[in-house]
Amino acid sequence: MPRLIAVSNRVQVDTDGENANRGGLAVALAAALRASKGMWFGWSGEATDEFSGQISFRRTDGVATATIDLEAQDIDEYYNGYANRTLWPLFHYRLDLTEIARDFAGGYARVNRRFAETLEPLIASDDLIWVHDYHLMPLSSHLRARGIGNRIGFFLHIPWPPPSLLMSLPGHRELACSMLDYDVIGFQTEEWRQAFLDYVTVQFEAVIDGDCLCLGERRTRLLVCPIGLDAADFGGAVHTIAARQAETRLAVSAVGRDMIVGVDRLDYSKGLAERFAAYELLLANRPELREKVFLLQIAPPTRGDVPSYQQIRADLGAISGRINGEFASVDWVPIRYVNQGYSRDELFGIYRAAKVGLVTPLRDGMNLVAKEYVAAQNPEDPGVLVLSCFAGAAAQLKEAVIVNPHSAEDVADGIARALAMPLAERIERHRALLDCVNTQDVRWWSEVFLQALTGEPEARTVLRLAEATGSKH
Ligand code: ADQ
Repeated sequence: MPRLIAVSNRVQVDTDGENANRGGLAVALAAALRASKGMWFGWSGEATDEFSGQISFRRTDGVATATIDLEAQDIDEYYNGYANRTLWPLFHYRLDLTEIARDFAGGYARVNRRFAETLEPLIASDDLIWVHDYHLMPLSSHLRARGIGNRIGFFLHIPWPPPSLLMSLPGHRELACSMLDYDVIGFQTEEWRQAFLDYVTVQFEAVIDGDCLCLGERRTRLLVCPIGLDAADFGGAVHTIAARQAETRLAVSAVGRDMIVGVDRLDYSKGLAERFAAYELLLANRPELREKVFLLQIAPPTRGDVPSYQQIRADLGAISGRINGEFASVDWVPIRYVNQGYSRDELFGIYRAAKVGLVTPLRDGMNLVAKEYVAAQNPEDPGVLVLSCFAGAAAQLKEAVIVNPHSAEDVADGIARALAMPLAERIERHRALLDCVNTQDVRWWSEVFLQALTGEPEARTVLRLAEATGSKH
């Protein structure tokens, strides 16, 4: 296998040992990087006074990493700015929160160029390069401009927005066009792949050749390849003391009440305010459930430098306080709202103690929490996953109770249905869900992507996009 170079905004190799909550991406990439004696390149997370392009090389957990520091202005404009205040909200359909500023776009281009400049000397002629996520969409173009002819792939972890939304972004054509400098683009779902195709269909004179898109000399394969869990590793937490302790602690503190759990980064895309409203409606309309259930919502704050994240944090504190004030009794709190992170093993125990896993993002590229909840259940007495139809995971996890997160009534009904679901139905649904989580795991995901990146696509009849879609350009 050729050497793999993974590139992402941050390099996230676990340094906190076994018990840390290692993201699926870190696990998948670490395995592929170890197998190919590869390297992971990205931002260190640190600021420097003046960008020097100096690279820190390390080996962590058997994985070689190469990181660079960025200037404060870069962090402000590229990371906090264009990535988190422009692209993230726009790609999650939140035009109302999308901040458009030329400084942000300039910083984004500058940092992508700096990544390319610094990475170029490290690339050998037959290396495979795998770029991750919305922070680095134009990276391939910068590398191509520097004469890099290697196979370069890109995986988008978040949704691709519909054309009409994308077109509100100044420079949308250049951004999308730069994507065609990749050999392979991977999307989490067919919906996002189609949205990309819809945009390119209207904007460019490209042609479809099988699952490839051709523009001039460039040929890009579009792949749907949903990210999975490191299911074997996550499932192994069942044997850990931390998982058992977390489960027991919750069971004791629940005093016979059914627990509903939500675990999310504190982010507006996760639909937490809407979720609280649905739970409030459940308690209001079904008084028989009061004192019989409680919601544990775990939401560690992220992106605290961005005003919309400060706002959502303040809003959620106020909403949960209001609901608790309205419904709590002397020995029952309806919502336990916790702004803290937990280890992988503790999370496993928390999921396992919950009768209902409530995963209701308004938009989500995939959502790994949904898969973690399934993997943590006791197959003989599993809880029920209530899942938003707008999470990428809903395309795979069809046996969940699927709800519309914008409708408080629909979510409240879904929770009530999950709480009342007979054991036989829970077991049957869980079996199918677990099979999907175990089969299409994170190793499967990276294998599918890397196979596409390594292999030449089959030659197929070339169709003009206009013929394929019936549209006129
Ligand atoms: P995220 O938006 O971060 O990822 P998600 O897929 O749900 O969303 O992953 C969150 C991860 O953080 C999970 O592994 C979860 O266990 C962990 N986590 C959440 N709360 C935690 C807590 N309190 N303590 C410890 N760990 C916690 C982006 C996209 C997603 C996509 C992933 C991967 O937005 O749609 O699924 O990338 O592609």
